Amino acid sequence: MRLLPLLLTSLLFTAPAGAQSTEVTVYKSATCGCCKNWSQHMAQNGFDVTNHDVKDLISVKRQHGVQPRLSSCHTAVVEGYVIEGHVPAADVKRLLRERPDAWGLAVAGMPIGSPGMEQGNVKQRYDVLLIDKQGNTSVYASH
Ligand SMILES: [Cu+2]
Repeated sequence: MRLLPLLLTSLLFTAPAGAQSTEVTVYKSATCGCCKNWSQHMAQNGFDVTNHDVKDLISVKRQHGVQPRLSSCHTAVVEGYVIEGHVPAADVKRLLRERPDAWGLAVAGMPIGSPGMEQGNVKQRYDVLLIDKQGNTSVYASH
């Protein structure tokens, strides 16, 4: 009986009206460490992250229209956009602010120094690509 008030209190504090955080669904393999790190990066930046560990990532990528040349270790979906790979949370937030008519964002491969791929002070340069619905890419941000 002491649990109920506690539960109600925690519900009130975790879901205040009008301040819901944006949901991100992440598809990754259970053993992928940098995928988990990226999920944590998103959560630390205020996203409500749901992780799905899948065995067949190739079909998940196919289902979501990820071009093989742009593919990375994990695929995420946020408000209808696909986010492929180690895209910084700030770029995802900008996407959600600007709401372009697009398929989503991708960071191909796994550049060292991108969110979830930190290795000390080592930083590779990389581009975040905006992909339109026809599959054309343009540079959205350079890091
Ligand atoms: Cu990775």
